[in-house]
Amino acid sequence: MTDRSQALFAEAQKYIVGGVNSPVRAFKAVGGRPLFIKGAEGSRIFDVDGREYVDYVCSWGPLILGHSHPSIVQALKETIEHGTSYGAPTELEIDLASMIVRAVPSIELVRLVNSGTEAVMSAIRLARAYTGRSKIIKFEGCYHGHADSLLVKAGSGATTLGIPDSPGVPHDLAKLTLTLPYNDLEEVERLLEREGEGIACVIVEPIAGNMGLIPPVEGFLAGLRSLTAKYSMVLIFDEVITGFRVAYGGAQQLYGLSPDLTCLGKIIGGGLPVGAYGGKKEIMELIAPTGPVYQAGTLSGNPLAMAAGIQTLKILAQKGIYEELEKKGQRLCAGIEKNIQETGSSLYLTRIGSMFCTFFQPGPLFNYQQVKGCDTGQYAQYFQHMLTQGIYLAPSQFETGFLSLAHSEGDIEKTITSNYKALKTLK
Ligand code: HOZ
Repeated sequence: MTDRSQALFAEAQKYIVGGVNSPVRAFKAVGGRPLFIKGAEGSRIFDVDGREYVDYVCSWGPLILGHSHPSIVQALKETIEHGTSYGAPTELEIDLASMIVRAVPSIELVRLVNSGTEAVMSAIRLARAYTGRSKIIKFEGCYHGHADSLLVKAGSGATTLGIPDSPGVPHDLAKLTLTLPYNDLEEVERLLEREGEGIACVIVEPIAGNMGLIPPVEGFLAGLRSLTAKYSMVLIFDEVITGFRVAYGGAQQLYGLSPDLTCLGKIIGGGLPVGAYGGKKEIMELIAPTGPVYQAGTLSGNPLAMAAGIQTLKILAQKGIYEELEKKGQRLCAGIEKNIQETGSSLYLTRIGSMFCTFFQPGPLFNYQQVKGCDTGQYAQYFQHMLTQGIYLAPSQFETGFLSLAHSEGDIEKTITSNYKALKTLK
């Protein structure tokens, strides 16, 4: 449908495996060919064929200010004048780290890395070292990046492509990852009664954003907090998506909880590659060079990512920002809800602030087992209808939509109208 994108995709496949550098981008779950993007501004992305789309992927979450925000562009220009990386400490790292520590009270010390995967992988190693235990608990359908221990019943692209347990992960390692249904505290309790003493940590997305968007049921996260404390285990919140997204202090601020370790990424890099993990001083001090747990990185604390992250957090710290995001989310989802009723569609909608998801299955949905039953064929058709109308959604049912501060009233109205037409056609 878009000639240049199609040609580029064919060309890309000659050199890049599958033509993409991250699997979901290949559009396998929704059909057609991926769009090749030429540029972006505010809420819009532009493809190589001159088409324009309202973007709800927002680079999978980091672009909460929208694309090419003038302050970010300016900060990057000023920083790059002085070099791109030194492999030595900079003042910018202190600035970003101190902003994180001030924003998230459970983080007393932080380590900056290059991606969410790296943050989670390192946090798991740290939790194992701290407790002297090997097993970990994760929840089905949660996705914590692609480190071996976490590619077990994983959401996101792993589920999209039907490979939640990736080949290549040694069985002996995978069996140390115990999986339980999301939102089921009783199951956690039962497992801990049996083998709580051998488990290093529980890792959870406090708002699941990689099996579509599934909010935690009341008491689930608080229950995890008290159970992990009871069994002297480390509680890790993976806030790579939710950090600085659902509130300045992340989901832990929203729900009033204090995990032992937190993983961050996406927004704190303002659209550049970044990750971070942090938490209790007593645990974090085990990391080298203070302690013996090794973790390092050539480009960690990279000045460009720091500059973009600092500028993003400065803007997010301004008064009224999260209220504005909430209003945009409310408006969008109220419009879609109305369309659902008027068209008699069986769509189920979830939303928390500026994160939202449309499931092709009647709700309510609480866990991966249920989400897996979604009509992904219908989602694919819906995706294509929306794309044709200039709305760019995640090319998978098992991802979350993101609004940014740049999405205007007009963008939202256009999306609601397109959604109505798509639902009407799908009926
Ligand atoms: N796994 C990412 C979304 N949850 C997708 C990353 C990408 O394709 O850029």
